[in-house]
Amino acid sequence: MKIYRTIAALALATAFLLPGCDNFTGTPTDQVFLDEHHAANENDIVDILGVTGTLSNTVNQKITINFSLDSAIDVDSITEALTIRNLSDAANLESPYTQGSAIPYTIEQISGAAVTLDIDLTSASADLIELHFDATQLTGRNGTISLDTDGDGVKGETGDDDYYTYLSVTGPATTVSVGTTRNPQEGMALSFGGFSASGGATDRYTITYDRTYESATDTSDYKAKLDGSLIIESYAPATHSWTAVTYTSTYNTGTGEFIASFSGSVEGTVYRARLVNRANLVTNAAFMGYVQRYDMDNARVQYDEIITGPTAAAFTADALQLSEAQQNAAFNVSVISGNGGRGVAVKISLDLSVVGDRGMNLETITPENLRIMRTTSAGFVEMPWTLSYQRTNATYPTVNNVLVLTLDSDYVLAGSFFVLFAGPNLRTLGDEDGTPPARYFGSPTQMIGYGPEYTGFISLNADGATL
Ligand SMILES: [Ca+2]
Ligand SMILES: [Ca+2]
Repeated sequence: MKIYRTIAALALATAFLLPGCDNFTGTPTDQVFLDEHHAANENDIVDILGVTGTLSNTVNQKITINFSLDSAIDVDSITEALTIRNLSDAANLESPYTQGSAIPYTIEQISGAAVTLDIDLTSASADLIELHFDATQLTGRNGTISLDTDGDGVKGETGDDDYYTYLSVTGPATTVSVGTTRNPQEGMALSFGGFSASGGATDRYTITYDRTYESATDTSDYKAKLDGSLIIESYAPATHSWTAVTYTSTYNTGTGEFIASFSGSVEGTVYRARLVNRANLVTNAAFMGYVQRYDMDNARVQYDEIITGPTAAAFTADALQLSEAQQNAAFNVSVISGNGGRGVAVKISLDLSVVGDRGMNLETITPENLRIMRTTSAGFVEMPWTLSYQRTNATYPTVNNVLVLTLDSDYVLAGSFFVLFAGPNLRTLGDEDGTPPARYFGSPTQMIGYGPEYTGFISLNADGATL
């Protein structure tokens, strides 16, 4: 049985000399300021927690819309956004219920984040009604925030962020029984089976289109779409690089299983799988009222996604790469700010004595090799930085290395988190006995996850640090 791991011998090829470093000059931290503030509420949304009501087909029926306490809903926008409709059977079980006449309502009461509606349901024609909130109309905080029902970080998207819910009505003689609810957020369900070794001349990577629910009738062919999105790559430890592997594929329209097959790997080869062109991964027909997409994000689909990375255990044989524990031990990260909270910077105290090294190669501390990423609902957002202060100690170069990286965007201490990523070109000077090789930071097993250019990075112990 083959194991996807690296070969220690190949790592020796990474041994090489690096030049010495020069001392930087910089601005002391008490002079670090930023002039503008990043909006603290950029991630806030209008959030509907649910809609409740025990209804019968008579007058003065009550429905309560429960918003998030933080939404501060614009009550006037509710009547612009909300349509309540009668329903009737669809043509078949897979189609959304047929929409009937609109049911009038009035806003009766507002109590905190709960808004109560009064409905005359004497016209209710069946035992199920539909409530549809138009994401382009419903707003909060005087029009500044809106729904992000699909959770992609982009607010108020037509269709994507619409909110549907359904309530029962007792009394009507007609029962709605044929059809499905509408759901624009129901995604194309792809599951990734990962790599498997066949034990012969070929290895495989498997993706399954899971149609067990709303897409059960979809027996169309997705081979071309998956061929256009799946990339399999093998890792070259000597160059920290990935190369695409040629594969052939089959798609089973009965089971939804896509199998990519490629030449059997040499023992120790490391593979990963990526998805590109994610916007093309959509169902061939509409289900639950909408064409289903693998990725609900309209704005960031240009980014690739690493869907299966190599295992961490695969890389322990590379002697030149510092272990994750060593890297975390060498980096002590904290957040500082200037006067009045204006100006945010990341302070890094480096102590290479814990790994028995002469010190950092300071020339390798660059924005390309050391990245600060803010985590938001939209994913990672890179925060460019500049080196504003540095202190080194000539006598004890392995310790007392202090760097201050200021953020050149407009950030305030707003409670969001950031992660520090170190890449494989971030280097030490080498062993204490003066004999190189230098060691490197980062790991192919730790990848930011949205592009090949970011491979080989490791998140350091800034995890959970707050900006
Ligand atoms: Ca959205
Ligand atoms: Ca979207």
